[in-house]
Amino acid sequence: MTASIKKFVVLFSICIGLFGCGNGYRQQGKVETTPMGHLKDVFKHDFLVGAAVNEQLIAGKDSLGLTLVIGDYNAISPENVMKWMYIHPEPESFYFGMTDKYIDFGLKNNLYIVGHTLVWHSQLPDYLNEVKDSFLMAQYLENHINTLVTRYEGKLDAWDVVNEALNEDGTLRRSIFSKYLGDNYIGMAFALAAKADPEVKLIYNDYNLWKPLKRKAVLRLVRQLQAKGIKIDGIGLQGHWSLKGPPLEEIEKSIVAFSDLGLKVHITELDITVLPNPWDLEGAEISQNFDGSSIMNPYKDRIPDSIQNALANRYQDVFRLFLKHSDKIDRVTFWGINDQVSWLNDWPIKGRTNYPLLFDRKYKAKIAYDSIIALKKEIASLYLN
Ligand code: 9MR
Repeated sequence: MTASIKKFVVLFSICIGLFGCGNGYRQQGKVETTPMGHLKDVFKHDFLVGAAVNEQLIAGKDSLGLTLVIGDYNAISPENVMKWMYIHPEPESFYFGMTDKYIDFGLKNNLYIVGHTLVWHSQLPDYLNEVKDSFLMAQYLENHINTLVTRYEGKLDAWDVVNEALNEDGTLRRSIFSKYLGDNYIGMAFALAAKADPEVKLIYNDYNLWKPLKRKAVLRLVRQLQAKGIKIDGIGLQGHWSLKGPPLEEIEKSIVAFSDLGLKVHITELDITVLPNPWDLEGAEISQNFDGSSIMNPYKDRIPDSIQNALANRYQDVFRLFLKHSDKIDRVTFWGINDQVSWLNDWPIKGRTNYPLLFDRKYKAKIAYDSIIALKKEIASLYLN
């Protein structure tokens, strides 16, 4: 970070602490204008800036959240409502209600709309887990993909077609899909989606893709699809990161490598945990859960300024990298709209108080928000001078 930006972060935090100044969204039901600009405007020549929205927001029960999304973001992802167990709970019945609302919200506000996710080993309905033969599994997969992709054809901009299909060592994760359809279920899913909507962007989405073995595995997977003439447009590089890692150089290698294959990079699911992680967990394997303790939940009442600053600095560092590669990156999406609703309050330990996003529990922009805007402005001014 340049000295002037560092100085800005420090000054800004002092300013917030002393006077409660800065831009922001406050609790009283009124959204204040932000003198520094909104994310979607500031980065409009670089990439889309998105947020995952939860059911509460989609249902219209979070008016501050709605205003915040419309003000700052130009892309949305559904945090949970489109997952198989919710949208397709029985073999012959779909529940489209919440997804239709989600899409109407996106269309009405001219947002880039992502579908998340067609095929994932997690959050499956019981009937899928009970399948015992390949024929039935193929039928279910085909019906699921055809129905959803066709229904939302021309409305969705991108689909996370397959989610988290790789193990940490780069091998293919064993799942109900690979068990009955073989490793080619990924190719099947992409081919079905492309057939149902030839225009929508098709993405493979996963965490820890900065790791060399996972990076290599994605490259192998993409080359296999490309060799078979199966369409894949982008890689969703999930950003479930921490104050200390992963190393920016490794993230950069993945961005460059995916782009070299002709794919667009989508930074998806960005959030930065500030809480202790003694097991050195990385990524987002939701089956990993641990018991809590006060040592593991150190900022229950408030986040110290030092950590707030560290978060701002880390966000600035990752955004500097994104800006350097903005020609390769289509979208940067945060996983949630404010700290209160982040899944990281409950993973890998339930009931902690985490602070991973740009907006605090009162919908107020944090200095992390200001720091990335300041970064962009500083870089832009370098070009002007
Ligand atoms: O944020 C989501 C959380 O509310 C759900 O409980 C969880 C389990 O389905 O999924 C979370 O979102 C995950 C995303 O869909 C895929 N990548 C990892 C995300 C965090 O677990």
